[in-house]
Amino acid sequence: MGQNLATKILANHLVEGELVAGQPIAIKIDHTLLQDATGTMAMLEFIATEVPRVKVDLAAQYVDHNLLQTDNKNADDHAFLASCAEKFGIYLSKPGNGVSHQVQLERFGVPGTTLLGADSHTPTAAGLGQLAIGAGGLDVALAMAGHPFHLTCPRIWGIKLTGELRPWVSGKDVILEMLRRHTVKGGVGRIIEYYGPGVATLSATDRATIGNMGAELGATTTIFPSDRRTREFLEAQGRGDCWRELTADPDAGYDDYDEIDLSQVEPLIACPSSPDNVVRVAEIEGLKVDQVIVGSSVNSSFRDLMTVCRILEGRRIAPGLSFHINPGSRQVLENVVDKGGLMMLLLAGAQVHQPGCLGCIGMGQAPGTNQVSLRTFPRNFPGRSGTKEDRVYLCSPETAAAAGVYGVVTDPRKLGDLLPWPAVQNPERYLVDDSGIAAPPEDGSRVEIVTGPNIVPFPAFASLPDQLDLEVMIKVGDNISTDTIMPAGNKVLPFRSNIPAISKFVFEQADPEFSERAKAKGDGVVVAGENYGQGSSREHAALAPRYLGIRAKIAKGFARIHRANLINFGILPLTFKNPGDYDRLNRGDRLRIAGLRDQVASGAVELTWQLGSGGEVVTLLNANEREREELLAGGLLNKVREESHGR
Ligand code: MIC
Repeated sequence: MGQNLATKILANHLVEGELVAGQPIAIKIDHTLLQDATGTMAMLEFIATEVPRVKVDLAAQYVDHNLLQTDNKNADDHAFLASCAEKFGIYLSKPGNGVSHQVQLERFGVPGTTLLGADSHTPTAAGLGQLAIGAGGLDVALAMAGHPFHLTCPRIWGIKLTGELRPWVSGKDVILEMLRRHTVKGGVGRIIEYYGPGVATLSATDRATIGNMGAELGATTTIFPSDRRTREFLEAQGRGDCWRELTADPDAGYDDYDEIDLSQVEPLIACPSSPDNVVRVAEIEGLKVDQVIVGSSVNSSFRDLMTVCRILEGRRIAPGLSFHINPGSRQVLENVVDKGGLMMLLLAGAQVHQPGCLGCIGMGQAPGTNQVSLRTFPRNFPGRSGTKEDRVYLCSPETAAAAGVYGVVTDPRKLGDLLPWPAVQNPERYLVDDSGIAAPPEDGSRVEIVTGPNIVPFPAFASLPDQLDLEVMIKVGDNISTDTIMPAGNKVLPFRSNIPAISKFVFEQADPEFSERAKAKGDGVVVAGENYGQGSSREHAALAPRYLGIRAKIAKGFARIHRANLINFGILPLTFKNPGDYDRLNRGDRLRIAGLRDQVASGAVELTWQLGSGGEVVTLLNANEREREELLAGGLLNKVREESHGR
């Protein structure tokens, strides 16, 4: 049996372990990506490695999340990042130049290489056949310092695409179909590889949309072949020389299979408040819409925006509805302007914003109370928009534009009554303007790092004690996202480089007293259901609870990146041996264990806790040797320091 594409790329980059699903492996990383919200902490971590210049082929730092400057904080962080980029040999994409994923696709992605990014939507680069994985900032900092990336070898999930999308249906509907079928847990432990005759019908940017939201399935990453469509995109970017053909062998096999006939995919929409709460748009037609936002992290490419422009051309946005455009990059905006699209948007009454993440991460654009907001964003976890009990729906640019025209949720195929399907294609040659990207100097050794008052030193963490006596500080349910654990938004994001300050917001929406209680009591444990920590890569969702004294999390299951982040910061990620024990634990219960260090060091999987109220709870520590060493050291940074001092 031949090899699939994911296995080929993994094999080319394998530095440790064997490519057997479920086994620990390490791969060489070629490119890294940092954005400003995760990047300040990651950069502090890179500095702690004392490596003078990045060791990857290409490192990029984007400023796209914290664009709102209401005081010194975000501006301080940006000055810090700019000076670090210069010093350490990193390309800097300046504020206003665009969202990391779109710019990476346009200017840096190379088929067949590996990319590690401190953002869960890094797999957008799947659109170019790049194996792109989202990770915590510390993992990316270590990759920048030349270390391989450790992960559990995923299963490769082959999705055969046949047929062709019908008019008014696009890439977003394909990934929503995947979420409808497989839920937010469906991709956990898997790389999704699309293959088959339908692939060639999808443009690089449609593929990027599908790759981006593979994160919502919990997948390790997504990959598409590098073919004629990839070459078209790279040539249009003036980067045709880095194209090479990459496909699975014709007789390749996969660990798991599914098939989508693209011609059967219908316009779909994810209802509040989970990306897998998907229904056909037709099922909720007529629902009054108050706000529409197109763009940001996903569906912010030229094709997506120009499609909206064409639909709105010569029309007015429905009364009582605000319609926003967040371009993915300055390049996208310039190309839309060049084709006359901006005028179409302005005359229709749309609000056009600077390129960036903006409302996608709660940096503005929060909807009003009870308002219905349709967004082309990747996630709609509760409260992520900034508004409590928000009503956020996720849909394609076509469905978003239809709501803009009719003022209510409308199957975009109905637009066919008003205009012919615009069938917008990406340009054959994009206008390319790299003035928003600063290349690093050959020698940055004399550059001074600019550290403003918002950059607070990284907290020191003790190693794992031999005994723990923990109080259950909070008990939460299934599919709790990192947005619930460590919220984002314009109030909180500026504290990403200040752990004591950001820790005050941990579980803020679920339990406003959590932070104070946990800090006052110290030594706590969080009890959770399935897929705990899904969503973003933000390591602050581990780092800040650790700062508050959380030493263990006991869940029915963990999302990949969050689990890795917990280990990176010395928090035990434990699962229940008997999932029914979840029901026995309640807030305020005490859990005790002794002889912990020996058990962790000797590879014991079962850790038995004495319940304060009597009885036992058996938990499982499914961790490999390297992970156990990190836990014993109190986190990965401590372990790296121990190793370098031992040398
Ligand atoms: C997100 O979409 O949730 C974010 C904001 O891009 C995060 C990164 C972060 O929290 O800074 C992600 O997806 O990893």
